[in-house]
Amino acid sequence: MRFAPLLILLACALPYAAQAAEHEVIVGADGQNAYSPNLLKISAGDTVTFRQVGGFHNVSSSPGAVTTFRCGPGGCDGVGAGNGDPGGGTWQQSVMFPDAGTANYLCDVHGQSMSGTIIVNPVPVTLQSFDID
Ligand SMILES: [Cu+2]
Repeated sequence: MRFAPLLILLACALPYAAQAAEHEVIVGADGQNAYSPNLLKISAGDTVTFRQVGGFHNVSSSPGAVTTFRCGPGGCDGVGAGNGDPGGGTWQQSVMFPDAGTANYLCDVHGQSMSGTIIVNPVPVTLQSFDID
């Protein structure tokens, strides 16, 4: 028996190996009790660095946030011996967001008047095809 070369088209769903991106939120720019940007859209797996340049602040996720964090000059709650209490001076802390969803956050000193939102989009999935013979 002869067999013609077998051509198989195989479609596999492979997670797109996107490079995780780094983002920055400035805390207390220009003497304002504000985060800039106060609305940030990222992808799952990305990291956000909160960088305080002035004032006396922290970043504290609100109930229901997809990723929980509370960070300040002394680090982040639950990360080593970190303490997310507000403070002055310049500092920066990084938070990675592994899951898609929304994280609202605010400053424990200034409350809702100093708040921000991070929208974490799912990582896109691409379909790839392979020819096998
Ligand atoms: Cu504040």
